[in-house]
Amino acid sequence: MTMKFMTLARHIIEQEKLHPGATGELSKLLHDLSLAAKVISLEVNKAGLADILGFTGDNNVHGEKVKKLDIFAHDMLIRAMDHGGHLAIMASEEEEDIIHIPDHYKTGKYVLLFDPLDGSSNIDVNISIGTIFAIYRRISNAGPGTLEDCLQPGDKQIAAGYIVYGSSTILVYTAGHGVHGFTLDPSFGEFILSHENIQIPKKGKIYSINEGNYKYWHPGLKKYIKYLQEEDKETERPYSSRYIGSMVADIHRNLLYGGIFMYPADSRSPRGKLRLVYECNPMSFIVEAAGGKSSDGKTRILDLVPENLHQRTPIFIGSADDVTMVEEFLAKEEVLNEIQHS
Ligand code: AFP
Repeated sequence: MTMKFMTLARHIIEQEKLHPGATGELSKLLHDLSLAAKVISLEVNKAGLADILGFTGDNNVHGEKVKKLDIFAHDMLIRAMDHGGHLAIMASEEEEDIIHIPDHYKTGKYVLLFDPLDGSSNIDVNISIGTIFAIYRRISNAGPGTLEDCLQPGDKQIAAGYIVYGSSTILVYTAGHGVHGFTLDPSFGEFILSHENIQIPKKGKIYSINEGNYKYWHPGLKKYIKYLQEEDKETERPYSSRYIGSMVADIHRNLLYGGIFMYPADSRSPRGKLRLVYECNPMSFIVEAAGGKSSDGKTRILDLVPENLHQRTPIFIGSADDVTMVEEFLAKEEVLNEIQHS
């Protein structure tokens, strides 16, 4: 069967019809986000040309300050989103505090949290990077939004998505009715539906973790990884190890093929590395909407109540059976530990 030929703009409108009382504000918000994504994608694709075209040092050929790509993406998202009248408040991984809507623009009922360019240490080596976003309904009354609007548990998201800038640029989003992916056609500048209703396999054959940190892991995690490396035809082991070091790209692959991505706590980083509100919540919302699971090892990520904007959390995310299994390995080791110390 040939796939529907449909733009993201059209798809957003179709999805809106599934919510009878919808005002169209969320659709416009998603549309504005896709515009920012196109501009960031263009800039990311030019990244390697910066030196050749003379954009060296701190200034470009026009004598303007050259922005690092992650700052460019941060600024572009704010420029695209601050004037639409849909947002009460924003927060970005690149900024310490909440970002208010300028006084001269209307505020709206939504809250936008984003990581403008995740995996940015990979830019110079031409490896996939991504933008991640989460959308909530404000909980404060009218007027400027508040920090509390931004510190809602992930379960309260009403939409989330990511854009992966890879061999092509793909935008994946969910607004509560399935997870859908759109590939950017660079010739006419439209995101075209390419992955309708993505479902993550219940069990995968890929694990993604930075194994350089092995020495610092929890003993239960060490045992789990060893288990995945053993041979057993029935459970399709050994698994393949795939780790890009770019969360969006690693999770995008596992979403399509099945598998588990892990960024655990360890003895050096007791809270893990990845940020709850900018990275883990939106990616967990998407993976759950695709039938997967996401946990900090014990608790569902989407149930965690953020205490501050830049809080970190361990994360185990992907195919449901794989996430359940790592939780079991971690719990078993905790019990053994308690017995030994009692
Ligand atoms: P950078 O933005 O500094 O490249 O970090 C990327 C990231 O936040 C996430 O995208 C990766 O999964 C993770 O960090 C990689 O971290 P390690 O380099 O410690 O494996």
